[in-house]
Amino acid sequence: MNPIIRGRSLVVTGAIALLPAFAAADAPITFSSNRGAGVVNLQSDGTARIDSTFTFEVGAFSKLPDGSAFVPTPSNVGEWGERWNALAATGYNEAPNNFFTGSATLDTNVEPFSAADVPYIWGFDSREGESEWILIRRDGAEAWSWPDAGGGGITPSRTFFTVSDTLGGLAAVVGEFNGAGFLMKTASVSLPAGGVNYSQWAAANFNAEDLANPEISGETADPDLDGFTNFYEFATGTLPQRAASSPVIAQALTGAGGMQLSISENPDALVTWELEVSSDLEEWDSLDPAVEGTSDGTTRTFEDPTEIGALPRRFFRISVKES
Ligand SMILES: [Ca+2]
Ligand SMILES: [Ca+2]
Repeated sequence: MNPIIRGRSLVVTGAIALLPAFAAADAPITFSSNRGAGVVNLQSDGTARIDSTFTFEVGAFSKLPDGSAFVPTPSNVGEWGERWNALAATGYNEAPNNFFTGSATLDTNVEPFSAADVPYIWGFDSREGESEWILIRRDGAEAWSWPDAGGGGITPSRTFFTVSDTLGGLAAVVGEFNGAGFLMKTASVSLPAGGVNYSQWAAANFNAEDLANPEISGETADPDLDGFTNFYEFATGTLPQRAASSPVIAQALTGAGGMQLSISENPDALVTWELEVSSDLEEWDSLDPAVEGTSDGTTRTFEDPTEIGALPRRFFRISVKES
């Protein structure tokens, strides 16, 4: 029998949102769009107008675990909500004036609100399912950046985040502006229905005091000392504060003689799974095609297509990360 390492590999790519701490002085910020009877803001179908179901927020995205900036793109919209830190929100004023305007107070320059971090304006009608979104930043010499929360070094361009038809340097990550016949136009965004990310799961499994302590509620913490981090308990649907509740991992042979591994699964967790293999426990590879396993709702099962005995040694691990 080949030696088997049952999977306990964990790849965590999530970030823990930083909550603002409070400082003494505040910097006033406004965020707004052009207004007026002639201003038209449209939804993605090019006909329906942005209406009062929309919210516009000014905020910033948390950095990636390696400290680099998270760059929102149309292909990673599923990560925006988890990483977004709204400083302030405002509603949308419908016809005849068609605009939004809000104000914000910056109490701290803790990331992602440091002067080097990029402010965005995010307009949306919903953050779930089929939605209409526009995400705006400003580049160039007058690029938006956060002011000094202590009140010094503020320049007007940094405290007025304005979407207008006369300002250059505006960039829409999703959506458009200053097109033919409209100032802003949202884009259609489709997100997976339902699902729970780590932060949402943690909020449901820890009290407020524990949530404020990453050594208890953080992704890599193991407060019940069952050998499985909170992230693994999230992915597998076990209880993070009960040592008796831990993932069940099993192995068997498939009909074709390959190895089959199964592990308990939280079907609501927004994660991706993958079986990885190695011949030396040092170099780990994906299979080609990748084996993401199949789910029956409570257990995820992975099958290695290679027959036992075809290789001198073959080790397995199961990788899970936030999707
Ligand atoms: Ca644990
Ligand atoms: Ca546990």
